[in-house]
Amino acid sequence: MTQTIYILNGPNLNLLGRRQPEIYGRETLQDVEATCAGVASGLGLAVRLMQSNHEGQIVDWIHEAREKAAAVVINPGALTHTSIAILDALNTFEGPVIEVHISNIHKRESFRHHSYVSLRAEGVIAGCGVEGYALAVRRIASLLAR
Ligand code: CA2
Repeated sequence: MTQTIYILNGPNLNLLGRRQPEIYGRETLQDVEATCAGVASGLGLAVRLMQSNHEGQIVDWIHEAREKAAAVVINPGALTHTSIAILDALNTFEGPVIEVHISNIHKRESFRHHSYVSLRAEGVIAGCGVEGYALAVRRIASLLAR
């Protein structure tokens, strides 16, 4: 059966492509999903992209991933810098996890420099724009093939 990658997105990322294009670019999450689905299908994988503005919903999707996904790509948005609940949930997931940030969080305010999720992630991609999601899918494919 085809392995599925859950691509989880946190608060405000529903506005991608619609606000602050100078930071986050002009592509929407729908565009990201289409690009990642194409990349994944070329690698024999499938993706499911989800976005929520609610921390508990993201925790629930990570729990669901334990049963239904081989890997997780996650951009937790601002919850990156605050959420021990998301870190704890990811610590219950056994497959590879890649953290993605569209902007270079290290070039921004100091409160964005720390990530709880990085304590769990196999890799972190930041500052590559929305291309970071497709890069993460490629990296997941390499990790799953090991
Ligand atoms: O660079 C990233 O991907 C971030 O995870 C984005 C978060 C920010 O809090 C993190 O520090 C870094 C913010 C997401 C806001 O998304 C928007 C997208 C388009 C327009 C407005 C907000």
